[in-house]
Amino acid sequence: MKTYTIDVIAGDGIGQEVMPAAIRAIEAIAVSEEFSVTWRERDWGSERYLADGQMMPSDGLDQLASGDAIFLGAVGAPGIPDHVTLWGLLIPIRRAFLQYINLRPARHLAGVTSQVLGAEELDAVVVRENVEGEYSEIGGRAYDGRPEAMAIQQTVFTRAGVERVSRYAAKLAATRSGRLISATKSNGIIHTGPFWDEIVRETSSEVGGVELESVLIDALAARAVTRPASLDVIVASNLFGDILSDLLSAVSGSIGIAPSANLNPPRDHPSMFEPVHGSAPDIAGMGVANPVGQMWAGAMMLDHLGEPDAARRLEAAFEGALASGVSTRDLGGTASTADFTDAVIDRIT
Ligand code: GGG
Repeated sequence: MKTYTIDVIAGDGIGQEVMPAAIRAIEAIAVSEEFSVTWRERDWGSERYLADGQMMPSDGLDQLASGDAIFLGAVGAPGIPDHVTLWGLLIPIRRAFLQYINLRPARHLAGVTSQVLGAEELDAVVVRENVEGEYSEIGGRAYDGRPEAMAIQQTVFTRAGVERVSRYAAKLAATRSGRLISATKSNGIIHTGPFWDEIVRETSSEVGGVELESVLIDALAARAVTRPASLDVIVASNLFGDILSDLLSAVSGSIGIAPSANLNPPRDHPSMFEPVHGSAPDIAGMGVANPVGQMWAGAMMLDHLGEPDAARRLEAAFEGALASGVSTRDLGGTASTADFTDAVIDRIT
């Protein structure tokens, strides 16, 4: 029997509620799929930060390096600036393990109602650049507390970074409709914008059967809510990809259902799987969080580990529960996190 070692960082807020739900579902499948999981639970996150000033221990990245994958819940807590929590945990992991691809599928699931016309036809994947771009530590502040106060933030696009994300997205597009959209803003952002466009054009033309459409991010955001069916694979920078994937998950019905895979494609390092949503402090501790995003991220993790049958069974179970009308309150239902998880487990066993 194969055994996988998964590092679990449930993290903050509803991460503590949706993570156990997803682990229960995976455990229910593992037995009959003949694999087992050693879950290495890490109590990292904002509580730790409040106690000792660090989101994770100083050797945290070394501890994660020996695992097969990282399963993350959410980060962010009231009273701690969001850049502290993100740069203290999530972003160092993405960077240390060269998880330069962030795959974020958004598609209609039966039983989920969307406010957006045509959302039933939505089946898109955002391929987000995940280790550079607008998420950069280069910059600084000056004259704090004075009228001249200023902040400068540098965006970093490297040729190698844009090439590898656009090549990955083009190859993915070739396995789907052949249509690739590049999210850009090269009319206003005069250095990195055209640089991104040129490299995406060159790289995607090397992949046969791919038709590239370059769309300004503002027009693309409008198109996501007016013609969601016209989207398929979208390649985007770190910031544009983050915003667009949240938007598309809302178009599909709720940000609570969307998954996210932070991939190191050469597999030299562990990859990380997390829901798109954050810690949602407004509903944390109430037992009403939607565990679908965490479960779907779990299915992506199972695929990555080489357990596609288990992944399909997990997807079928949460999709079946939704299709039967069981849903949490973000989707207009009344099920608690535990009720929904029970409905998923019922469909597995
Ligand atoms: N699920 C992890 C989480 O809490 N994400 C919240 C967030 O703000 N993420 C920003 C990002 O993905 O860059």
